[in-house]
Amino acid sequence: MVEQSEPPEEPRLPPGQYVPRGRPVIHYGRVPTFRPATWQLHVMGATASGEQHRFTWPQFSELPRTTIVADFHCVTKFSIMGNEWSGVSTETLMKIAPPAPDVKHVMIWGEYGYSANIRIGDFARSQTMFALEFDEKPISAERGFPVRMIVPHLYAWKSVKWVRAVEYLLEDKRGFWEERGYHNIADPWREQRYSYQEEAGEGPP
Ligand SMILES: Nc1nc2c(c(=O)[nH]1)N[C@H]1C(S)=C(S)[C@@H](COP(=O)(O)O)O[C@H]1N2
Ligand SMILES: [Mo]
Repeated sequence: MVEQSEPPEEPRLPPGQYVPRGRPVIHYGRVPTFRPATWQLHVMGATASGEQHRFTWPQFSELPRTTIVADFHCVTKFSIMGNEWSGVSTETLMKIAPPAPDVKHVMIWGEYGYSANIRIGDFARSQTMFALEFDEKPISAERGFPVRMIVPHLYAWKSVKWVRAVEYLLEDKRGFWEERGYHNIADPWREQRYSYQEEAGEGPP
């Protein structure tokens, strides 16, 4: 056999992460029941028009979709590699429901008041999306059916399941885990796990 030396690849696993067996499911609290007749996704806060946007389930589920393949890094140190997600990119949503020009941050709200804040630049990244499908099937109830956020370049607590609202913010505000000691930015490549690691300017005053 001929041995070939391969060029070194970019590492895919951020520092301190490992690949477990299987694909864990984790979240705080219970799995909500989806009620299509009353479900709405709101885009609120500092919108460009000043008005709140509302999508019913038929409206949201008919928006154009894109597909990504991305890795998923939980702050508890497991990483799930090469997940295929399809859904509505934040780019698409921002065209229909744009933020005011001075919006710097976004709060993503899930059922039961779970939330995560991200910077507008992280929200607008090309892979950030509202996923409706995982592995070419509707997302399962425990993974966020019908719509979950996927922000693959940040720790997975920012990937809010059971999304119900997007709030455009002029000033940064901490979400559920960010208020409980987790890092405001959450970049796994910089191991931004905990709020005590935050440097000046990385969190709300
Ligand atoms: N609404 C909601 N979304 C959530 C959470 C949660 O508790 N509630 N947990 C987050 C965390 S910490 C992780 S690691 C991922 C887990 O996603 P998975 O169950 O699909 O692996 O969901 C994230 N999204
Ligand atoms: Mo997590």
